[in-house]
Amino acid sequence: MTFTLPELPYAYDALAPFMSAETLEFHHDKHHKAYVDKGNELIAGTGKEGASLEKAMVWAFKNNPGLFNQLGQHFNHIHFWNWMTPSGGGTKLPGNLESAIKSDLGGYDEFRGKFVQAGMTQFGSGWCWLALDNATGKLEIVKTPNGENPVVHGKTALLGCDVWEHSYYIDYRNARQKYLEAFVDSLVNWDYVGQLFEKGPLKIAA
Ligand code: MN3
Repeated sequence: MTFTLPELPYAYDALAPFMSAETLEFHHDKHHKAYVDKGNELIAGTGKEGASLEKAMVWAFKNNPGLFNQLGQHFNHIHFWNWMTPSGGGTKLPGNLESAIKSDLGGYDEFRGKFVQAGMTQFGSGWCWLALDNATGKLEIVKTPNGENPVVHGKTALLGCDVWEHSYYIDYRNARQKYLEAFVDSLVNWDYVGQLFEKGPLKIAA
C-alpha cells in the first residue's frame, strides 16, 4: 500500500461543539479513508507508486484527473485535521505570520473577512485557502474547486477549510457561513499554520 490514513491528532469529540464527533467519524473514517483507498487503487500501474504524495499529486493534476481527485483530497485532509485544534481559532497568531498577514492582506480582520468570503463564494464543493505564492513570497486568499489546492498552482497551502457539504452538513446544515466563522474563530491551529509559514515555499520531494 502506498498511502495510509493518518490518525486524527485529537479525540473525535475534541472539537465539539464546533465540529461534532459524528462529523469527524464520517469525514475522517469514511470520506478520507475512501480517498486513500481509491488513490492506492488508481495509482497502481502509473509508475508513480513510489513517489511522494506531493510529487504524485502534481503529476496527476496534469496527467490523470481521476487519480488527482483522490491524491489532492488525501493531501488536503492530512493537513485539514492538523489545521484544527481544541480551543483554537481567534487572533493569537505567531508573530511573523501576523506581520505578513498585516503587510500582505491588511491585517487579521481583512484576512478573516476574505477567507470566509472565499469559502462562501466557492460554488459547490471545494476549499478556501490562505496560501503563500512561491514566486512573489506574498500571502493571498484563494479558493479551489473539488480536490484542487494551491500546491498545483505553484503556491504553498498554509491554511485550508473544506467547504464540501460533508464537512459541515451534520453540524450546520446549509449554514456554510456559520461553519466558516466557527472554523476561523474557534478551530484554527495557528501554531501549525505558523510552522508551515516558517518553512516557506513547499519543497516537493521526489
Ligand atoms: Mn472533506
